[in-house]
Amino acid sequence: MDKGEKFGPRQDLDLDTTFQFLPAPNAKKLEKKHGRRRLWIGVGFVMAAVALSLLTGLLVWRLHLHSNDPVPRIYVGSMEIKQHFLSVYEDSSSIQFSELSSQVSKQLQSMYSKNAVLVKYYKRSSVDAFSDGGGDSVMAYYQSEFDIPAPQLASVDAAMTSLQTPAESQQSRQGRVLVKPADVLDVNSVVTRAIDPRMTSSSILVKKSFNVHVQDGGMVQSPGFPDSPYPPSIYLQWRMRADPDHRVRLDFDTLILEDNCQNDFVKIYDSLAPMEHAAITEYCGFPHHSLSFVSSGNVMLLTLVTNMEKNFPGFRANYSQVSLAPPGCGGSLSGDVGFFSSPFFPSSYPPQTTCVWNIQVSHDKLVKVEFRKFYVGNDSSDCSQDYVEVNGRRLCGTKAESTVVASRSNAMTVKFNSDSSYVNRGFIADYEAFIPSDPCPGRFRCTNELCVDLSLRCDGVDDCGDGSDEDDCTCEASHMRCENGRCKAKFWACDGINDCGDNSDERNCGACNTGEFRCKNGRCVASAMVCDGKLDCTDGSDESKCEKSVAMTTCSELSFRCKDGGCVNKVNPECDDKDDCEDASDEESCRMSSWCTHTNTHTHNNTHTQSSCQLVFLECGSRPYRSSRIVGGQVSREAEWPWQVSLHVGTKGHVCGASLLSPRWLLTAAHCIQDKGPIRYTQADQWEAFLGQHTQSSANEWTVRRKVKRIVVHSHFDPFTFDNDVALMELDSDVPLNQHIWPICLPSPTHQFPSGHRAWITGWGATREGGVAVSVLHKAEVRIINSSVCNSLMKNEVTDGMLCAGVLKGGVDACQGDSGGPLSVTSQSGRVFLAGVVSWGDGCARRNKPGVYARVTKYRRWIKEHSGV
Ligand code: 4AZ
Repeated sequence: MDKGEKFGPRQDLDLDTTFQFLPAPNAKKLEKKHGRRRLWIGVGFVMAAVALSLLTGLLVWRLHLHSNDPVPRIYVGSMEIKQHFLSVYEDSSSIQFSELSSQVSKQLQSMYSKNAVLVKYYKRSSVDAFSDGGGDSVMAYYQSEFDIPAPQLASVDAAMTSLQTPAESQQSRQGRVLVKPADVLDVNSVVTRAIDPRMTSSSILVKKSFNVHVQDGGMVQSPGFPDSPYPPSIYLQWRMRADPDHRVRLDFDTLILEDNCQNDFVKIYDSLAPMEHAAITEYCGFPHHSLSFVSSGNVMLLTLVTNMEKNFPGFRANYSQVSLAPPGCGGSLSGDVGFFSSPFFPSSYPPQTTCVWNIQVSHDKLVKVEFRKFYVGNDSSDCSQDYVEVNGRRLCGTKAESTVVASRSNAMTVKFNSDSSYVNRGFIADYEAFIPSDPCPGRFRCTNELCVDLSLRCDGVDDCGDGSDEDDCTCEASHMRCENGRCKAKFWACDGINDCGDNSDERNCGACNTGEFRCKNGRCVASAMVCDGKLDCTDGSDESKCEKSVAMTTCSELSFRCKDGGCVNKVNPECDDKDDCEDASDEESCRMSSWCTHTNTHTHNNTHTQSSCQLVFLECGSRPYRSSRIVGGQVSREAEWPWQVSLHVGTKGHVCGASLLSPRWLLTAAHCIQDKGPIRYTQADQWEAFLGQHTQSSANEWTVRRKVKRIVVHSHFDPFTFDNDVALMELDSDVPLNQHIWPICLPSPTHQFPSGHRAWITGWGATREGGVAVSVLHKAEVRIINSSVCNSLMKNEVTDGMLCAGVLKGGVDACQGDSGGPLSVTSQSGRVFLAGVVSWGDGCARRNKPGVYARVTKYRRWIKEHSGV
């Protein structure tokens, strides 16, 4: 499909295609009554009062009547029939399908007719699909329509649920027949439930079903993907079947939908009917983790529901089949160390799965298991749905830190269980034998049974995860003692971050009394003066973090300066979708005014590219479909970082990263633009920019390449100190903007990125110090680090033009090859701002050695001056 072409639902004759228009609600309307005129005023009043009361009465009566109007309600279900499965049942146009469907409908009719509540409101049933139920049985998936007065909805739901009581399902498992032989079919089990109401919304105009056999693998995608947004008002479902004794596996490489799941969503079922108790997962928006799912049996239903016209790309997923027996699901584990994980990890575990591992170590030792990653079920207190049970103790939910469980003998049983719906990403675990008298030989034993290196004890960093390596320490001279007994580096006191955990490092900072506010410059002012619209601190810090902007005539160095000369003393007012300046210039800087589209036209075997540029407002730093060397990081998803640019030089390939500021301009690091031997990095014609790139080694369908026309290196760049490490690159022509190529927002000079704030680094650099560049774009989450703390850690080499970010524990950082790339920070309004440009560090990911970035706020005016952006 050509770029920009609009999607129109495609009629695919190979597919089971149904269009369904849902019944409209009762459309009777109230009639208006007119009063009479030209009567005496008094009589008029009386008449009006009478008319009004009549009208009110009529309205009440009508409303009452309407509340009893039957509303259509759809139930979906599955019926297991004792009968041999024939592959022809998968073909809805076959005679066999029709015959068995009508038997199922009759069976349902007979079941509902035996229930005093259901019989009153039942309309009809239809069968959507059949699948092989295994063990010589057929699964039928059906819809039953009822017309139910609103007050009766709950009682009909209850009656439907009671059709299959736990006792009955017990009987069916024992092989008895649920429904008497006098009935049409020999049925093992029936489950029927109300359909998700969003799937029967009256706004859905088109309903389509596709049948997919997954044995040879393949791809499913939303209509129009990747060239145009998915269409509005649709319900699409893909019925995926694997061979008998196999499971369906679905791996998404892209999923970008509207953020609100009430409007658009993808929902996956462990069934061929959209039954809530078999829902595996539901997504909308732009999930950042990998999305991979496996069914419990040989079927899976993928659904896409959309409502209003919106500008989002949709999804693409690969399907395949895997064998029924999950690899590594339970078994006996011997040996004194070992590893196990939830079935199919790192894919989500399938529903309805139980695995039991029996661990046995040498008779004189005990066992401990460390769950390194743990995402099982949800955080419900009773862990009754999905859980891991270790020696009788249940664990569930998401654990941010490693969790260790030890045994009191040389044996341990670990059981994993998932119920019939809503899966999670699972766990990975190591087990290890230990001697009871010395559980951590040569290492420190944390209270949570983790073992950490002895050198990590009392170093100010919580390595155990429960802080126990920092308890009961004698603080060395350069450390202060927190009230909770922990030792922290003295320069962490009074830096605005609660480093002690009990906030004691942030108390008694300066000499302000109670009822006073401590300004950034150390002055004390009365607390009542904070956010009163007056600059009492002189540095503006009493007015800089206020929720509401107060129109000010006095400006401080922390104020946002409007174009008309006014000041806004609210923290980060720009691009927050609120006009804080009277001239709205706080919102103007984040919009750009040129948008070029490139369309291909085909004439006489020639392709012409036509470019047209128009004046429109584009929003920087938003992944456009809102309304359209990293160490310790992880692989990013396609289109996640559309402002990330890869800079190539000749045959060397990727050399540095950069950020897209506008269709024409990039920002990178000045130290990337230094001549080295024969390579003339300072020459613009040596460089080529790759935009929309995800993988370096293989072809990328969205990649756009541009030559560099001009490079502007900061004239005060110091190659020894790396001060002013910024450079601008002008491309030889504008790049088209789309979901893979999109500019990031530039922060105003007064934009604040507070210490402790989360930020993302992205790049193709090495994943360890001394390592090599990677193929797939990586991302890692770091935190902004206070400048004075950073300076103490980095031998006072951090200038005003630098910003530190990292994870002081070590293990996460930018590295060689990431230079020039973005340090991205998401603002409260959801836009992404360029806080820094990857610049330098003391090695990579070392403990207490954060990454150092060029501080973009410091160069905001310089960027404007040289690029106009
Ligand atoms: C580099 O050589 C480099 N740890 C970039 C960032 C860091 C270290 C080295 C930060 O490009």
